Amino acid sequence: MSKYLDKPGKKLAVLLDPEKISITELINIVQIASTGGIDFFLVGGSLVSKSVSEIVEVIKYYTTLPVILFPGNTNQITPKADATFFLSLISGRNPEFLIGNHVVAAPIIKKMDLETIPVGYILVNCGQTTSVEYMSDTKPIPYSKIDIAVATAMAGEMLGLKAIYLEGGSGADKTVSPQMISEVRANTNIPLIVGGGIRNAQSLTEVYKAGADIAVIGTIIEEHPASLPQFVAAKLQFA
Ligand code: 1GP
Repeated sequence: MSKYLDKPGKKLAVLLDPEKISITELINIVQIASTGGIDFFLVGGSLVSKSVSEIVEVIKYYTTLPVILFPGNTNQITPKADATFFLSLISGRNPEFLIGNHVVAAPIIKKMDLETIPVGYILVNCGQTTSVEYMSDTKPIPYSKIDIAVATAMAGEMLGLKAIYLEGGSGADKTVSPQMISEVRANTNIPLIVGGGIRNAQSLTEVYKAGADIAVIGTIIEEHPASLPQFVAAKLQFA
């Protein structure tokens, strides 16, 4: 259980990839997001050369919203955050992303006294090769293979993971299909996070209607920070 994912109602998270935005852009997004409607920030990326610790410090200076790490690797873990996703890439078959990195990270996280949120990360092919697919050397689940996504999510829940993240990949052409989202929702009882390819309020609404508890938006906010209130309004329709 995590207070960040388990609170009732639809939740909206903004992904901040330190590599894709400048500090000025980051502060602007954080300030807009802090005017209301966002539940937490996710911070991380496939390749991050900046200090995640310093980035989290900057975010925390400008907002009281929770900051949860979404680490592409163990170097991105910092005690400055409120919690970290402890990700198992269960759509893949690469042992490093199923247990190897976890063994390296566990003693580090323990010393930091940082809350971990065990998340079953399911990568779905939404039209293009994503950074996660390439960097993790894993295959995503085919877009139309709903049965495989459902079975994978069920296995994640049975393994004790505390949330499922259905991921189309940052900058995906389209979101994971509403059918896949609703089938996964119907067959599991843990919070369902959906991200990748949400580019407008309509697609956010579809994702929520299909059954997502938490939606993640990244690229669209990096490109058009001023569009954030439209997404907040779409979320509030479900309040
Ligand atoms: C990526 O799900 C997130 O991990 C966000 O994706 O950048 O496409 O919004 P976008």
